[in-house]
Amino acid sequence: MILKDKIASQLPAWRDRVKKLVKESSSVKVGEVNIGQVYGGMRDVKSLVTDISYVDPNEGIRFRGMTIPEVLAQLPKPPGKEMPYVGGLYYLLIVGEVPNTAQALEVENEWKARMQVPPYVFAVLDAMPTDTHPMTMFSTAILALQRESLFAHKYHTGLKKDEYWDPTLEDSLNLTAKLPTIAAYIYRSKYKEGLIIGPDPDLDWGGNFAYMMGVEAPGYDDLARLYFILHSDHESGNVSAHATHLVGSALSDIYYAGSAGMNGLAGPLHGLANQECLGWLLSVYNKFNGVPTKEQLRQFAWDTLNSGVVIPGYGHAVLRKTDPRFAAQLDFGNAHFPQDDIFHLAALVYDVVPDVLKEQGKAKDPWPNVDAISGALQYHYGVREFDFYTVMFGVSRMLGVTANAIWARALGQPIERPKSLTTAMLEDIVEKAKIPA
Ligand code: NMX
Ligand code: MLT
Repeated sequence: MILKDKIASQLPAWRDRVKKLVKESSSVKVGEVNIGQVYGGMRDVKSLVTDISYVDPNEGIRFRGMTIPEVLAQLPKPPGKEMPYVGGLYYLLIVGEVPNTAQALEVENEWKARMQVPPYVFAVLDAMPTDTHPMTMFSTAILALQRESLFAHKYHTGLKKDEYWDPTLEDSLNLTAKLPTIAAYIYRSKYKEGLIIGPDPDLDWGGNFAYMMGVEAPGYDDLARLYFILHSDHESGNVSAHATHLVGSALSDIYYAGSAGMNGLAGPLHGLANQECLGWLLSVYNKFNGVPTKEQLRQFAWDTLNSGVVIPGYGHAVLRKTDPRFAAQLDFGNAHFPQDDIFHLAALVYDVVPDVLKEQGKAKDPWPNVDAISGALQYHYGVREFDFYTVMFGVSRMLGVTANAIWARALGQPIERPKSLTTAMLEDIVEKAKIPA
């Protein structure tokens, strides 16, 4: 298999590189940690490593060194389509090279061969109460699949440490192959009277999701590919990536670890912000019976802040500029449906809210993140059940977290175990710092 061969050929050099760094430079400082960071969610503490993506505060994400416009321009595309194969993106994340069409199709074909979802997963989903949140269903489906884990099976029957990555790659392909079907099943069973649409073996991974959702409008398959590419990875420190890595570091397999990551993604300060954001846009729209004036919108934003809640889709723990993932989605909407009311409103919010947040002076980043507009694009295509939106984020994020898990195993990353202190110990450190030397 091409992914296996590529990793195997890169591994010796990567292992030597990491071994040398750790052996010769373990005591070289990367940074310092202060009390503000200990109490402040470890913001900017440099203590994780990944070569799959990096978020520059002012520039945004680079996947394997490539910006979003570069990724969208250089990855191969299905014939006649605007957006690239998601299989090509997965190849880029895992291998670190831009695939040609044949290589992207190899990943797509691996997925096709592994896409069959065992019936017990659907039975588990069917047994859940109808008002269960789609993210709970999605995470449960991933966890239910854990019995399929090759890594868990091989670990218990004897697996050498330097071979851990191989069944992790197998698990990752087996799991990611099934995610579009699982997500579309959740959507159709919850909101479309259980009228399930099965996969079309002739379609690519992203196109198949669009097909199984039952959205027939032209262009939705391109939006699906764009969405899955943009949300895939955002370096290692975000909640879903870090939760997956943390759980995986105990040698829990990718089903356990990925389900944990999805539970983190389901939080309103993380992935769930996309559903919150569409809810916020609709409350504006309903209040003003349409798209408001800038001044009305400005007042609405202030009312939101004054009521003590955040404006969803704005702000970021790392970024200090407009998220390029927001910009790519804005470009898509402007190219395809600039007159759509909710899209137009999301674009108007971009004109108004950053100044309001700057004026309020609390948020370190007043600019939109990926979630500020993604729901408006789905809404245009008729996917209006917005508590489903985070599931799509999850399908995509599983690509990044599995790619990271494969390399974490390959490079023998150890169990995570940072140190905690008591408040009294921190007070003591402060007192000692006051004593002149
Ligand atoms: N609206 C109102 N207040 C905000 C916002 C916002 N959009 N963003 C930050 N603040 C506040 C924040 O609540 C905090 O207030 P307080 O001191 O009273 O606790 C203050 O500004 C400082 O926060 P920051 O240091 O700027 O942000 P932090 O790094 O802690 O958190 C987010 C980052 C993304 C959690 C935060 O900006 C936020 O809550 N945004 C809205 C929710 C959102 O869009 N989340 C999605 C993030 C992307 N994703 O998909 O995961
Ligand atoms: C993400 O994509 O994970 C979010 O932008 C949150 C983050 O990076 O902290």
